Amino acid sequence: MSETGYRICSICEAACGLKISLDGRQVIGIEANDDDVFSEGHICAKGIALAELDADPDRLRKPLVRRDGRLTEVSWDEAYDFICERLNQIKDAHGVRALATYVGNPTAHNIGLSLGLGVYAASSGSPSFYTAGTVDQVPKQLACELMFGNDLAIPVPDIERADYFLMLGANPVVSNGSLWVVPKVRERIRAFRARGGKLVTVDPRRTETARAADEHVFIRPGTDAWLLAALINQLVDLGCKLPDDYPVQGFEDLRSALSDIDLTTVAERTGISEADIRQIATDLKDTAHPVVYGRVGTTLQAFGTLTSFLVEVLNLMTGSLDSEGGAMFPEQTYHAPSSPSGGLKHNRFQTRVSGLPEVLGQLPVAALAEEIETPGDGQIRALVCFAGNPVVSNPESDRLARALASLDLLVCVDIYHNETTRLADVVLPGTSPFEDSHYDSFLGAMGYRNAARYSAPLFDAEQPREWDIGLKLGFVAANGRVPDDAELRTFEDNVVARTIGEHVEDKNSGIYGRDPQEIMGLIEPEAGAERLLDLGIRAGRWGDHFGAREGLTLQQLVDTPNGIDLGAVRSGRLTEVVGHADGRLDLAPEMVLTEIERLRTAETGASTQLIGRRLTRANNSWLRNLPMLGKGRSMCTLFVNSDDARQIGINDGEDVEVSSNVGVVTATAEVTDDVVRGVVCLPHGFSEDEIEQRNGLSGPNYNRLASAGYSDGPSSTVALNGVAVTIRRK
Ligand SMILES: Nc1nc2c(c(=O)[nH]1)N[C@H]1C(S)=C(S)[C@@H](COP(=O)(O)OP(=O)(O)OC[C@H]3O[C@@H](n4cnc5c(=O)[nH]c(N)nc54)[C@H](O)[C@@H]3O)O[C@H]1N2
Ligand SMILES: Nc1nc2c(c(=O)[nH]1)N[C@H]1C(S)=C(S)[C@@H](COP(=O)(O)OP(=O)(O)OC[C@H]3O[C@@H](n4cnc5c(=O)[nH]c(N)nc54)[C@H](O)[C@@H]3O)O[C@H]1N2
Ligand code: SF4
Ligand SMILES: [Mo]
Repeated sequence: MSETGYRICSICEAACGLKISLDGRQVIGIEANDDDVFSEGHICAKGIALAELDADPDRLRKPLVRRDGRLTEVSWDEAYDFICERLNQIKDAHGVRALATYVGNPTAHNIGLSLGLGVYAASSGSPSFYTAGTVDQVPKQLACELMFGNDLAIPVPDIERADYFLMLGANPVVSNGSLWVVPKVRERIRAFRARGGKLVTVDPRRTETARAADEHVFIRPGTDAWLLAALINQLVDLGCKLPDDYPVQGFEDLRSALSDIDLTTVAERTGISEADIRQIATDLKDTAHPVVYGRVGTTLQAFGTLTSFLVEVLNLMTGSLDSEGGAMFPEQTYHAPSSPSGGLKHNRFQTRVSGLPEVLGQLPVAALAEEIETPGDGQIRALVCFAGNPVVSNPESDRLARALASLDLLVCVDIYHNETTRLADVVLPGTSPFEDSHYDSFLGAMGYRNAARYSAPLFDAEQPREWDIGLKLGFVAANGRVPDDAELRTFEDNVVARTIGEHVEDKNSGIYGRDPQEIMGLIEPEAGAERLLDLGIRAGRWGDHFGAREGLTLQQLVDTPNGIDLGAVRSGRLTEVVGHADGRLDLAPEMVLTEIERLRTAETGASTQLIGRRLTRANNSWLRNLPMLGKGRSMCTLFVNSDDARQIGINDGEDVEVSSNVGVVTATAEVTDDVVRGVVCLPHGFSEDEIEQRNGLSGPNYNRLASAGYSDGPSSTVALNGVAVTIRRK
């Protein structure tokens, strides 16, 4: 007899509701859950392939410790003893700064792991905290921090009600949306256009999304800020004024900083004709509900923060920010307490070697290799990597791999072997996603609609849940010894009590000022990350505030596996989300004005620039082992523009050498007119290394070519797009 289980897919940000047929511990099949209130029956091949992932014999199930040079299966106790001993030695010899954490992308799709690693990182007491965010979205969050005083107030396009959509550096038809949780995006684009909406994509490549759009505009990598500056100037010339009802300051300063950027220069820099730029400006002015949105192509580039900032300036100028059909602020169901604002979350501390500024509580991964390599006080000697693969996802792979291999302790918490676990001293296996719960705490604030959905575990875990891994590592870091079960539960109680304490002191929490003891007694789950989840949901915007009113509880969501719809995104939220002390939006922060100066003096792009591409059947560096996703031709090819190919003498299917100032790879050329002249395009997430995945696809590692020093100014986020390269026949 088969049973049915329901889950949110844990792979990408679309967060599709899955309907899963089970026979005991076996997953028989996965299909879209048509009744899911949020994803309404969307699924892709990767979601279906989770059945193979769950059953994959190569998925890690036992802890591993390096013995005589080889990773060897050990018991959990042995693994923790090993970690504890090494951590203590390192801490004694070098201090807490030597203990670093790296947080990978899948933690955003795994609530237990993300909360658990938070406990570890806080317990370690070290500022050496790194995440994949500085090879991803941090410039956009920093732009929001600068403009709104709130790095989590991220405007999301209201495609359901917009009538003009300017999309820069995003390919949601393949990525399924990012910082914009929007399952069924292809259908939504179709419906938007059927309603008369116009979609214009701006990208150095004619992408799958460009093909679904009304118009595509080719742009040279890294030049979006020029285009946006020109559009702002055009709108001013067209008589567009900043709408009166926004509480802003600094618009005149910003405007004058941009005012001498002329259309002819912008056309030369970007490769976009003056007529096309004028047309975009006119469309932005003349449509009732225009929206501008930028993603990875606007953040993983040399002017990520400035570009992201100017995107929202355009939304402001057209009156679209925070209004229906524009760029809106969805509402999070889960409340995470925050301490009273201590000002801008930037440059409160710096990296040791190059003095790079802290950004949003983390240090930029651009500094990771040198912080490990460079001797002296505070040199990193241990790294715990949670669900990440920095060797493939971060710049200068070869150098970073050497640095990681030189550590006194590298611990990876992962569900597969990857290029980073190869170098580890200890590998702790996470569970199958179906063996743990999930709730979208981070992405919940970025939905195309407001909703709440909880995924309960489908199976008992064969090994500890990842919340427990984080918790136990946290105890070890805090106390210098491995806890027994009773001590671990007390430690967990203390974590929950501390979080309640933060809530009752946080004016934005629904339980501000309440009695912490009372709340502790009212939390329903008895153990695990679910306790914090119940707390966050019930203290949140739609929560029952622990009996103070009617509202959401975790139990309600457990009882409603199709989710609870909370309605369309509301307009008029600006005063709620703005965190600046004076309540106003800052349109001329010093950092932005400095970046405008840097833009002016930036060199024009190199003759050949490398950009990335995401593949429908992969997710960053993982899922490579699943047969369902590996079928078909090699996907990791280098797109070369056909005129360029003719000039260099490269034929389709031929191997070429791609080199940069830091590395060289060999890739198979795919000659195409889909990339603009002077641009070559290669997927990331592959490598030439042998990893223990029997079907594991290999390919050139893009990030052997990317340089850590080529980055966004304010956030040091690495410009993984627009990398200067040379290509030649092999
Ligand atoms: N050149 C180039 N580089 C890029 C990008 C690019 O566009 N171009 N994109 C960047 C972006 S946007 C990102 S987000 C980063 C991603 O960078 P990372 O997060 O460092 O790398 P991933 O490839 O996502 O690796 C995730 C690892 O987590 C493991 N994993 C998956 N699920 C779980 C789980 O539930 N528990 C545990 N413990 N482990 C799990 C997988 O097996 C995999 O090994 O890469 C960045 N790198
Ligand atoms: N199938 C699949 N889905 C995924 C992932 C995956 O690996 N595979 N990864 C997930 C992750 S971690 C993320 S962060 C999201 C990312 O989601 P998206 O940002 O939507 O996806 P990308 O394909 O990286 O789109 C970036 C686009 O920017 C373009 N680009 C590069 N440089 C520039 C530039 O200088 N200017 C402009 N205007 N464009 C530029 C690229 O050609 C590319 O089309 O996708 C998520 N979803
Ligand atoms: S689109 Fe993303 S969330 Fe939906 S099934 Fe595919 S991988 Fe999973
Ligand atoms: Mo990402």
